[in-house]
Amino acid sequence: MTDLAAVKAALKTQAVETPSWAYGNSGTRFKVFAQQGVPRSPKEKLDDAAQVHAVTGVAPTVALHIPWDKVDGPDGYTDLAKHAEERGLRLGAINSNTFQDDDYRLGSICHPDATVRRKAVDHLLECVDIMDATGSADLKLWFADGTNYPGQDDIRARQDRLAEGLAEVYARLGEGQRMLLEYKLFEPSFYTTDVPDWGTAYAHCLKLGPKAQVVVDTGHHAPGTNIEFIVATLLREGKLGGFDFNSRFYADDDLMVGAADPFQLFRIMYEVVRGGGLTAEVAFMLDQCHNIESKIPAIIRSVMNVQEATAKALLVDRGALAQAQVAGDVLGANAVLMDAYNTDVRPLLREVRDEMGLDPDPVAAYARSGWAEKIVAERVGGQQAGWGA
Ligand code: LRH
Ligand code: MN
Ligand code: MN
Repeated sequence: MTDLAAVKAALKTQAVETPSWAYGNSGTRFKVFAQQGVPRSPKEKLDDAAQVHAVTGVAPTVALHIPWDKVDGPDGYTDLAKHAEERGLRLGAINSNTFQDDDYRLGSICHPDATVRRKAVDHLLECVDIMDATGSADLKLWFADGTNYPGQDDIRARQDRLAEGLAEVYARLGEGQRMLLEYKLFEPSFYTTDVPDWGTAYAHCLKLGPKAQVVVDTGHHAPGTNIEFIVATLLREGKLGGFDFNSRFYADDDLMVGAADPFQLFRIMYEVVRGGGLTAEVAFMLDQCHNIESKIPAIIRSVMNVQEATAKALLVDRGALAQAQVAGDVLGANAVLMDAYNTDVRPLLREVRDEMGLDPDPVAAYARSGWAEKIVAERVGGQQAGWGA
């Protein structure tokens, strides 16, 4: 038997972080489709994020990407944090960006030239300064570093450079700050990637210490990878820092989470629940781009998709499952899991929202709010998310 009150309580406290870059224009290598009314500044991205939080009640933090969200002046970031606070938001993970400068052609923190490595590490240190100003707890690191051709660089030496750079940044972290290391199978490099998998990320985090944890971006695996196994393992080791949620059909598609494979998202969320990860320590972040669909409604839908998968995971009858597992009842155990997955949790979530004083239908609430029309009328010349031009 599942305790419905406990399920509801968990759903009310789960927080999904939305990424600033999902509010801006984005595209593929081929084309950026500009949409009307998109934010022209980091503050306007926060204004949009506040709308998502207003209708869902569970999206109180916003991740920044530096320099995409760079603000000027000595008080620029404290001012941005204040802007967030005034809208009922907080600033979340600070995402570093060591992939857009010409200097990074051969890598950043793993680059063969020490001058470039210095520049990359300095950027990461600057990101920690920003965390101090914004009150952000997490530094999220993703490196585009790697090689395209066998022999191009020394694979092992690149790992040494990576370890050295990470150690310097780790030493700079303050009390209550974490370093979240994100891995990615391939792209933009195609022969080697310096942090290609959870094992490499885990090995570095383990050596660095307790403030270093791994981020699982759901779009960064080979087809067929059992992501829930990785989640279970990292949680068991106390090294799951968080998620970058999105969906993929082929590679790093960055589509809405839960759109391509809701069953996989359920399996992942079940391991999170099973492993005690539904707590503040695991950050549930979105990392998506909405190239052809309306951005704010897509982000609202994504938050709801995470909630639905979480609700289903919470509904798994753990007692019945354990009994079936111990008894070797293969079909029975599978049926317990599938029963939860096949439950229509939308009525439950409507109840949860109602109890939170929200409209049970966030998409309709947003449509009614008039925000979409207001930003189209008021904003001219929206900002690009940062890439794909
Ligand atoms: C890399 C990545 C990483 C970046 C973001 C924009 O593919 O997932 O998290 O910071 O995309
Ligand atoms: Mn990511
Ligand atoms: Mn990605």
